[in-house]
Amino acid sequence: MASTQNLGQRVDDFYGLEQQFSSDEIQVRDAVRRFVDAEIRPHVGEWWQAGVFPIELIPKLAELGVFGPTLPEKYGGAELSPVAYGLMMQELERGDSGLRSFASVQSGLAMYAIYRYGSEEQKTTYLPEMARGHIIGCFGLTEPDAGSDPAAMRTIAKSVSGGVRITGVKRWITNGNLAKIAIVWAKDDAGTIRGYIVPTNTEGFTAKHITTKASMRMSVTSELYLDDVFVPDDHRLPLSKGLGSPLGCLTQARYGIAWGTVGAALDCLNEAAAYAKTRIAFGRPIAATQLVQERLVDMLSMTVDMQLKALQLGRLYGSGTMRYPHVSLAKRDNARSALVVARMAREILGGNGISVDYGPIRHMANLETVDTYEGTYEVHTLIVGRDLVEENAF
Ligand code: TGC
Ligand code: FAD
Repeated sequence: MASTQNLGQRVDDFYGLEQQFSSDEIQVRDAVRRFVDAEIRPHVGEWWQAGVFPIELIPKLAELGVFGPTLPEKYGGAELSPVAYGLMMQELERGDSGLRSFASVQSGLAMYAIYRYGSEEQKTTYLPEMARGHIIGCFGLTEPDAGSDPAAMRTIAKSVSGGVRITGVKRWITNGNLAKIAIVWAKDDAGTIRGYIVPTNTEGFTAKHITTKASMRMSVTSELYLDDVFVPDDHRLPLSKGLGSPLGCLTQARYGIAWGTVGAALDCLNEAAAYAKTRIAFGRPIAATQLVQERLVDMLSMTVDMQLKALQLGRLYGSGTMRYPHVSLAKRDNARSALVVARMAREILGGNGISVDYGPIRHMANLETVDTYEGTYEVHTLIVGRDLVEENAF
């Protein structure tokens, strides 16, 4: 039976998942897709190569509603469904993983930390301004010697009159040099991990841009140095207590990654399929060879699996039954599958595949980070394994 869909529609929705989304969800998705096509796609290779994030687009991203879209309206959110949020992340990452990262960190890490663990005053002070993009936040958990094992962090918050003094180093912090506030996780006098809102212009706080990345080049990544930084009592997140607090934020951002990576895979598959239909070798399009078709079908199969996993995760989230091992499985598998899809797309593009004039090599390099941050493949394997057999193998 001949399909009436064009190539892009067949790639994007091979399994007819469109019917699973509400009209609001489709509207949100399409608005972000139009923005990415118009504002990101024409320049993304250039920005990526130059290693710059287009800060001039922050007001437009805010207008699109990508910062804190699931939060209550009184805090600047739009009370969108988890699936609508996921579709937003999908479309941003179809553009570039760095673009999705920017939004993920603002929404799922910095805003969520304040929403979940902050006081009412902190929420009303920061969240609406962050939704408008007037305040950019970053999230400092990882340290030079504590990544997969954040419980080993060395940053300390020492009690002093009226607040704490924080000393430590945070590494690999997305948006660090763009942020007006940093959510910093540190151990208090009793060794309990707590979160603090640290304005980045506070004396003793320095952010240093990491410029040597061969991945996520369109994203700003920094080292944060805190040298005896005074943080008043009203900047402590009062409901944060223990490692479970930052990990609760990671669940939100990992959820966004499970969806975002679908966008990166779709972009690669679309480009590879279109290229294969027009690239002639041995007198016929390479799409007419069995080996190239097999590769395209392998890519499609992985992408459909990713879509189904993300959608079911969204349904679990919406029904209040999502547990963090569910998120770990989807983050682990979708990040790894997107990486494999991007590598296969790069191969199909031959020599052109190594140029940032095309998307796959850029996605592929970015996805090496996505596979690592927010918990590595191995860490998520062990989180799911522990949940499955109730044995801790860390
Ligand atoms: P463990 O005993 O497992 O947990 C301590 C407490 O936390 C609870 N918990 C969680 N709660 C909510 N969400 C989660 N995902 C949670 N995971 C654990 C847990 O129930 C427990 O609670 P309680 O009440 O019993 O105390 O602690 P552990 O030290 O054994 O943890 C090990 C491990 C590996 C699970 C954890 O530390 C981990 O996830 N490591 C990976 C670190 C990581 O993902 N870092 C990401 C940094 S941020 C980032 O990368 C941003 S990238 C930018 C972007 O997103 O674009
Ligand atoms: P390590 O923990 O040193 O791990 C090294 C290797 O050992 C990995 O392969 C790991 O899987 C493996 N390993 C570790 N323990 C085990 C075990 N028990 N069993 C088997 N294998 C194991 N962090 C933030 O806090 N905020 C951010 O905004 C942020 N943004 C980032 C942006 C970028 C571009 C990058 C690259 C990272 C970012 N990170 C951020 C940090 C990221 O979360 C960490 O890099 C990640 O959690 C891994 O930690 P690590 O780099 O210290 O690796």
